[in-house]
Amino acid sequence: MTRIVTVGAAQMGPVQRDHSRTDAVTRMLHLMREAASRRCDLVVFPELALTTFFPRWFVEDIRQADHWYEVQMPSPETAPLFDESARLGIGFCLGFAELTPDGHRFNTQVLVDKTGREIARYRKVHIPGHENHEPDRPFQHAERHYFQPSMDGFGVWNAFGGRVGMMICNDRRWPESYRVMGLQGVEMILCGYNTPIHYVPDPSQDILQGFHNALVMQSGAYQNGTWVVGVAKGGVEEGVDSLAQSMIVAPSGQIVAQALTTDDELITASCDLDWCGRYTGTLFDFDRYRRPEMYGIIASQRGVTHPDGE
Ligand code: ING
Repeated sequence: MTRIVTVGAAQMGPVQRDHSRTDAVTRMLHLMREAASRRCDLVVFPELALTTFFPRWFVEDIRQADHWYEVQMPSPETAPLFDESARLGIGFCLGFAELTPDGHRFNTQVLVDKTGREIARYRKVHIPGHENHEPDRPFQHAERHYFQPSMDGFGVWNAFGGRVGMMICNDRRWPESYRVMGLQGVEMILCGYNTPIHYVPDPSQDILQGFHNALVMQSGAYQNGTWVVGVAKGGVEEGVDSLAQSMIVAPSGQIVAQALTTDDELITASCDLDWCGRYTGTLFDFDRYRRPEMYGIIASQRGVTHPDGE
């Protein structure tokens, strides 16, 4: 019996600073209803979907940024998503800034089943950008000031009839993210992102943002025989132009659906999870072909060391 998961990538346009959580949730409810009408099993929302991408500003006293974080999930503002999920029988994945009761700050995604119950929570492993204020930048990307990296790593959960994993934004650029989930048998990876077009450290990359976005998700999907769902919050948000181009990528690496706009837009695909086995059972049969005894430094070493010590 084929295992088909119909997934919706619910791309969002900008969430401006003065947009409330309720404004964002209202837009997401509209996308969720459209996904349900297209018979989606789950709908995936972007990274930090409830607010504007606040790390673009630097606030020295981080307590002044507390209002950007969720201290409970669901909260009164987000409960309508959980209620509608149960009413429509559709699961969802939602990115948000998490402030835990013991004061830890994470860039988090929550996975919710068709009854509106939380299955799992993933916290971003690879935190990009910078820790301190860099006033010369046209805008900050101070995620390393606002979020601490996950200590839980990448999980894979039985959900929607398959094995589902999560990653967030910068995670998608690191092959290790996909491989750690691939080694757990992942069949669909859900990934929200907020990616400014302008990359301050090297503006030559600006024109390549769309290419790099597709490159990493297509290669990660193919090299691990998994579906990948990438969902943008795009468009011009508080003056910063951010990449859209949400997409759904097959285990073959083929893009099966891609957003055409930089605004709220739902793209969907009926994903045959048994397509994964056509790669993981042949070319990428990890247990047959991988040589972990050759890969030791990938896990044991963080930065580059030259063999000749130079
Ligand atoms: N954003 C970025 C990402 O990896 C970044 C980091 C910023 C990349 C600007 C390129 C340009 O897509 C997040 N939120 O990780």
